[in-house]
Amino acid sequence: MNGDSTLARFITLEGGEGAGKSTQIRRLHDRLIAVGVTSIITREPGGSQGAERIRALILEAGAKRFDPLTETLLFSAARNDHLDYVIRPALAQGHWVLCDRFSDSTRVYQGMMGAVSAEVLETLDRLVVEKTQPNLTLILDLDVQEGLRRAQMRRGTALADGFESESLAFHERLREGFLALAAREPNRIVVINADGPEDDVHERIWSVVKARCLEDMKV
Ligand code: Z5A
Repeated sequence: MNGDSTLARFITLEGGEGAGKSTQIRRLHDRLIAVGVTSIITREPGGSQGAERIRALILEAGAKRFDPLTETLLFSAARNDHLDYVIRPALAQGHWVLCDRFSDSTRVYQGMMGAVSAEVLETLDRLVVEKTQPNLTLILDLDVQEGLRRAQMRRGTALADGFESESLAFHERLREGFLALAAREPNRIVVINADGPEDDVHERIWSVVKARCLEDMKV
């Protein structure tokens, strides 16, 4: 199946902190391999050499966040590099791309939460993402306190970055923001209940990917 760029799919995972995106992306990757689909796992911010350098700048532990417009420009610059050097080449070779966060995070964190205008976001999206829009976006939806608890457990004693240090109210509004995006674009975005054991969440994701992306491929 791989090698045919028309069959390659671009899937993004989104959601709040500690919702299980990185865990579930690995599970999905393994499941796809088991049915003969080669995929790559990547992430934002980051994913390419240049974008990882920008990531280090944005997510410096203990540092205060940049203002929303500066963040938007930094995330967009990182995305441009990531698309050019990793995402588009992989799709052109027929590989599926599984990306941990993408432009919906900019819409929610910098747009809805940071008040960067829709006009600025749309202009940058046209310039940077162009036609390389995700075929499917899965929003992992989880109770905010549970997500923060998981993230805290994983971080241990390491210093939090500026996003992790935001208030509970911020994370609640973030969750609402992702759900509002999903309601606006039901053809592309599916909300996944991220509560419960990893295996259960994986099966929910797999049933959506199968129905939306694999049905025509007779897997
Ligand atoms: N950001 C932005 O503002 N604008 C943008 O355009 C983009 C990003 C692209 C990147 O943070 C930050 O950048 C992000 C938004 C902003 N800020 N925040 N917050 P990041 O990449 O460092 O982190 P993250 O994207 O928020 O993900 P995360 O916190 O690393 O969580 P996760 O990937 O969703 O979860 P996980 O690592 O898979 O799981 C967390 C822990 O829970 C881990 O120990 C797991 O073993 C455990 N886990 C996973 N699933 C379960 C279940 N089902 N039960 C119990 N425990 C579980």
